[in-house]
Amino acid sequence: SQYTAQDIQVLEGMEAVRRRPGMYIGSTDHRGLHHLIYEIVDNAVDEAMAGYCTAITIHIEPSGAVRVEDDGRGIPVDIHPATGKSAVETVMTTLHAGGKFGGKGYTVSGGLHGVGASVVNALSSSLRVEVRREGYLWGQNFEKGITTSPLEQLKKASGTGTTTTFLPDEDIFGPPEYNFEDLSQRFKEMAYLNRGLQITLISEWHKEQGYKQWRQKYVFEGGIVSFVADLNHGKEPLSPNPLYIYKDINNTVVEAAVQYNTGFSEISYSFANCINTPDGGTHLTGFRTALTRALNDYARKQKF
Ligand code: 0RA
Repeated sequence: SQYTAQDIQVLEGMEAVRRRPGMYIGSTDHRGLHHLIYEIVDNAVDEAMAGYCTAITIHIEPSGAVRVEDDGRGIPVDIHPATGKSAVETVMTTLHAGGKFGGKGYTVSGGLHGVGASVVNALSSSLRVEVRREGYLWGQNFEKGITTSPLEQLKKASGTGTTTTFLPDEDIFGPPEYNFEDLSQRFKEMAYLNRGLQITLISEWHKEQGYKQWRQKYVFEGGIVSFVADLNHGKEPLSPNPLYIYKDINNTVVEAAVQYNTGFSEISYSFANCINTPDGGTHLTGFRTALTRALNDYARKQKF
C-alpha cells in the first residue's frame, strides 16, 4: 500500500496531541484521564440523541483499560472513495473528523463535536474498535493513534453497535487512578438529560481495589422531569408534577423543567450540549427573564 500525504497528516496530528495533551483534554491528571472516557461516551450519546442508541455500558477493566459499548448504528465500515479509508479508521485517526459522516448536524453532546475519538486514540497505548454492522462483526487496532491492523471482517454477527476499548498511555497519565463518584455523577447527568437512555458503569478496577461502589446503572424515563422531581425529593412540592417545556427551533432543542416547593431557596442547573454550565449563561438568564415575564403577564391578567 501507498504512503500518502494524508497519512503524514494523520501522523502529525497524533504527534501534536501527544506533545501537548493539555491542549486537547485540559490536563493529564485524573480529570484528563476521565476526559478520555467522556469523549468516547459522548460519541455514543450523540448516537442516542440522533435516536439510534438506547444503551451505553462503560466497563473499567482491572488493568485500567476502558471499554465503551453502545447499541447505535455502528460506525460505517465501507471504504470512503475520497480517502480510501473506512469511516471507522477516519474517525479514529483524524482530528476534526466529527460530524462529517452521516450529517449528524445538531445532535451534539460535549464540547468537541465528536473529534474526541482520535484524541483518545492518540493518548492510548492501545485502542481497539469493534463494530457490528451489515451482518458482521468488524475490528481494527491502533497504538498511540497509529493504525496497526486493517479493519477486518471477523465473523457473522447480528445487531448493530460500536465498542471501543482503550488503555490510557501510562507515559502520559501515569498509572490510572479512576474516581467512581466523579464518573457516575457525570453519567447520571447524561442519563437525566437523555430520557430513556440507559447508562451502566461497571468498574472491575474499583471492585478489585476493594471499593464498595463499583457498579451503577442509570435510566430515567422522565428525563429532566425526573431530575427536578428527584431534586425536590424530601421537600414539599407546590404541584404534583414539574412544569415541563420542550421546543425544537430549527433543530436546536430547548428543554426546561421547573417545580416550586415551600422553601425559600432556589436550586437551578443549566446545561448546554449535555455539559453542566455552573456559571449559567444566556440560556439560563433568557429562561429566567421569560419565566418572570410569563408570571407577571399572568398575574396582571388575573388582576392579582
Ligand atoms: C457516522 C455515521 C453514522 C454513525 C456513526 C458515525 C456512529 C459513530 C459512533 C461513535 C460511537 N458510537 C457511534 N455510533 C455511530 C450513521 C451511519 C448510518 O447511516 O447508518
